[in-house]
Amino acid sequence: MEYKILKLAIEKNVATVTISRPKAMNALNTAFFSEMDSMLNELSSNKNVRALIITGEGKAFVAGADIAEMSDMNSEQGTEFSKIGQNVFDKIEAMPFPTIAAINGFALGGGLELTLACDIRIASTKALMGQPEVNLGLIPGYAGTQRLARLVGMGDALYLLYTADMISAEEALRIKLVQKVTEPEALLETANKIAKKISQKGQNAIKQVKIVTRSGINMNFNDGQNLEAKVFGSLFDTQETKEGMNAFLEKRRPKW
Ligand code: CO8
Repeated sequence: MEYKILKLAIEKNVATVTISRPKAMNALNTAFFSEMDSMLNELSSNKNVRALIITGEGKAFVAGADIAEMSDMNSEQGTEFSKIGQNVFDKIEAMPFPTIAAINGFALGGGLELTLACDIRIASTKALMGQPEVNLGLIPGYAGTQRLARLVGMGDALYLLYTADMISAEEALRIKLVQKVTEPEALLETANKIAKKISQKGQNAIKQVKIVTRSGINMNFNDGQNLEAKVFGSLFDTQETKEGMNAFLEKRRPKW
């Protein structure tokens, strides 16, 4: 596929996808979802990729779904547009390696929902985040009502959803919406450092951590523990695990 909105760079096992439609604050339209879907398919089958960073070009990470495109939709089209976005964001969440949102500026509405589908969020001090849908007479349509409350808890989620406030990176850190805050010029370097650190661990272990943690949160505690025990046991049949433990005992770095 020819990409017009997304830019891809792959360096040392880390893929960086930059959303680039700065004239519209990188707002999410049908073309974006089609490109992102194709990009995710490409990256998930690329054996060299061990982590994905998603960021935005210009003043915004993403300032929401494209309001111009949505403005004359009927209810059927609205539901379909919501489903398209939900499916693509589910795909981001299910990528077979860790994903990091590097939030360079405005992450509003669908833009914040995109970051919620990623595993980790790093924000620049210039970032402003919020769910302003109620200002437009809308609600989030890309699982924001579901993922936000699971991430930050019901009180802070409903506060953001009701007030439509744009919060700073510091405030986002306080409510644990983001995991780190950096100066703007250090944002991508910080995201890359985290991605590289992850890419040097046992890659099957990283993949399984993601599957067990992400599936477990939707299970009851006992089912989650049972899944953990099953996956934990299965690792003992892998070369990666044998090498990891042997390397520790032999006081050397694992070779994987
Ligand atoms: N959609 C379309 N265009 C946008 C969007 C957007 N979400 N955000 C900004 N733009 C455009 C502006 O229209 C403007 O275009 P032009 O230059 O042609 O007039 C350009 O980007 C620059 O924007 P501003 O001049 O407004 O720049 P400012 O720096 O003054 O303000 C803001 C930046 C604060 C980001 C402001 O643009 C803003 O408030 N944007 C809208 C934010 C918003 O409400 N986002 C939520 C959208 S709704 C949503 O995301 C729901 C998701 C679920 C959908 C479910 C499917 C049905």
